[in-house]
Amino acid sequence: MAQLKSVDAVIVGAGFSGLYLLHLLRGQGFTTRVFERAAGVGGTWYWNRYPGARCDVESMQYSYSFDEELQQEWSWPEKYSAQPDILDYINHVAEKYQLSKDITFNTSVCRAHFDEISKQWKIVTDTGEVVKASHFIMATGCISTANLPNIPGTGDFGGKIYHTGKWPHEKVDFSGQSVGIIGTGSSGIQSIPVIAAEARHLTVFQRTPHWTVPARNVPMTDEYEKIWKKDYAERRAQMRYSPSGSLRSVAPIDISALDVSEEDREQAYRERWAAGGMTLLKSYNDLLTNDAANETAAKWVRQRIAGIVKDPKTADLLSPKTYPIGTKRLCLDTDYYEAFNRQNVELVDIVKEPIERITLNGLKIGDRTFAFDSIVFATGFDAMTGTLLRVDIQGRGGLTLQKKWEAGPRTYLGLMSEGFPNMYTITGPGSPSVKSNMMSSIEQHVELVVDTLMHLRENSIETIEPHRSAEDDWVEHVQEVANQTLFPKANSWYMGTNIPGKPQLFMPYIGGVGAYRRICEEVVADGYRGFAFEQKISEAAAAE
Ligand code: N01
Repeated sequence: MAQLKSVDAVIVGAGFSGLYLLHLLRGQGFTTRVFERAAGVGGTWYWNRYPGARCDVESMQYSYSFDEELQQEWSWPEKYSAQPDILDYINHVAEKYQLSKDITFNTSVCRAHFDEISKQWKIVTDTGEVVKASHFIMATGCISTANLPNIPGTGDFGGKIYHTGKWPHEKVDFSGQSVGIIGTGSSGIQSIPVIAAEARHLTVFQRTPHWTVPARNVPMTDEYEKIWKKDYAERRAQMRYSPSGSLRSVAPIDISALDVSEEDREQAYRERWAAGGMTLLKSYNDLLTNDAANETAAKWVRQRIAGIVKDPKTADLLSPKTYPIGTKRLCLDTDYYEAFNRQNVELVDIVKEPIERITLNGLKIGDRTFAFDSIVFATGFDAMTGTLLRVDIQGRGGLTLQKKWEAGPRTYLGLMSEGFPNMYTITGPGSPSVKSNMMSSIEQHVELVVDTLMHLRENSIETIEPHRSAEDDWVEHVQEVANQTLFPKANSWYMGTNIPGKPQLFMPYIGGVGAYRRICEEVVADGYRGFAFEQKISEAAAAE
């Protein structure tokens, strides 16, 4: 029988995580295979091509920091990058470090089983390829499995159906069309103004109004770029130990919102609203931990909505009232509320009366029918665990990841799960991941994994795996920290509430990027505290 191909590491995914892993592992002499289901690199930025798709972290900070030459040579056209510009950047990176030649595209990993005798992972792809690997690294991203709700009749629709997270490559032209869009999270909020400007008519179906603040995106200026590039390395170092993995243009105020006068608060909110971006939530130190403090910001933003949206009923519908501001991911928009002042845009509340079914011509809610040429689902993702649990992963004793995580994800540091030796989840549940600038968190996890593989190799260690007690403590700590905040008060994809039947608990680690990095550093300095090692048995000893 032919011997199976064997490599040091198999990486799943060729987004920002997978590419950096490949670059580092190859540089350290590890044999590596990368499998990517798409036809190209880019991960989330490959798939999310919907109109208006843009990053909500500033371009100067949403980019790799590992190579000074790369960060100096690249120029971003805008303060917040649009999807095509980010994809250009990722392709440039793949070309610069000649990564694509080691990536197998159009190939999904569907099975990975750990063999306790050989201590290797056996990985099977949907093209029938089978590879053995000492290390199995899921670099599959946090929001990579689209959520298409199970609305009756979806197959009956005679027009075109789109999902923002799986957008076609060719331009979708909505000119002259009547379009319906379901969902008002970040993807809906970004695409609605753009589709509204093109379509004949746009109907927005809203279940929960999301909080959104202006991005104030502008073209990149030479001056701003120079400020960053002058001391890029120093700024990146600060980002790595900052709470969110990024630096704010307006400094946070380290006092309670309740300890200042209403006039001072208004002034602070006004400044941050004018500056744009996420800084509004950092106006005071208790906006995400104290209901009353949060409500001061919420009330102020509701007043802005009422000031922009001309129809009071629509303004009221767009104003969130059922959960604190910032506890679903805060959206950054460009002219979102303004779009509802257009004659061709209609908002339909689907809380009291949900969508009953999709029909041949559109959709039906109670006795109302809507006719559409196209329907856009901006309905989000089975986030953080969806992609991991769709692969048939089996660890020791045939334990499946689905079984192990049936009550919610269980990891140590968001990086490994007990029972699954040498399997790593880059920005996995239980790490800062989506509650941070993903680029900072990706680089930290990738470097930690590669350092770990080198440590194992240098010390003839065959496997690494968390102790159950370390994992239990970490899972508890992640929830403890989340419970000190207002985040669990919202139904959100952070909590898993957007997917029917999914366990509900806060999945990312919200203790801060810098604090988390220090914890990881201490764990390593303390001889990988909380991890168990299995030493390699030498051939001589094995023969005895
Ligand atoms: O998804 P979402 P998203 N019937 O889950 C609604 C990142 N991202 O793709 O709130 C009717 O936030 C759902 O309603 P509700 C970012 O991290 C970043 O917009 O559950 N409606 C909600 O309105 C972001 O948070 C960027 O009541 C249904 C919407 O669909 C994450 O991706 C850009 C429904 C889904 O909102 C996800 O954002 C885009 C149903 N059955 C995305 N099911 C930037 O960098 C769901 N909904 C700016």
